[in-house]
Amino acid sequence: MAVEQTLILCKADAVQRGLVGEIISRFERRGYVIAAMKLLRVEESRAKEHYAEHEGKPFFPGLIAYIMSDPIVAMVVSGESAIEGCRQAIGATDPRKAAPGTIRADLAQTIGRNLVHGSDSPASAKREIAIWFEPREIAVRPHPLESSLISD
Ligand code: DAT
Ligand code: MG
Repeated sequence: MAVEQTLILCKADAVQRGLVGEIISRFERRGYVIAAMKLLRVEESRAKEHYAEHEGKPFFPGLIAYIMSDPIVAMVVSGESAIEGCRQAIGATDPRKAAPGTIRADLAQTIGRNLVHGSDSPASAKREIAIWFEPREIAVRPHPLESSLISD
């Protein structure tokens, strides 16, 4: 186990539907810490860089339009095995296949409006955090699980 940082996006539908607080709350209640956060409008170049692995796929144009359609909230979330843990909290890409209790199963209906992005590997997290944040924007914060009050 190691403390990791992962890139989380509350995508345009999360902002439009007023679900940003609910989504952040789920990560915080799990014990993860927000190390950086900003609301911003996404320009096409950044959207395409972020989703570069999907370029050429049939859903790519719609995916880029969706992320650019309204402001999003970008976050760096940290914690023990945060990359895998946040993916688990987010749930499967298609909300219909996501496990109950996950963000996508509980709050979303379709794959094209699945509310949240989370990095899928340490390499993706490193690449994606660098797209959205400068190092000086990321705060070093104590993690609750490192406190002497909670140990395992
Ligand atoms: P995830 O967001 O779970 O990492 P992904 O990286 O495979 O999923 O795809 C990125 C986003 O692209 C996903 O959140 C929603 C959209 N997407 C993926 N597959 C799709 C499909 N078959 N039809 C429509 N949108 C899709
Ligand atoms: Mg992905």
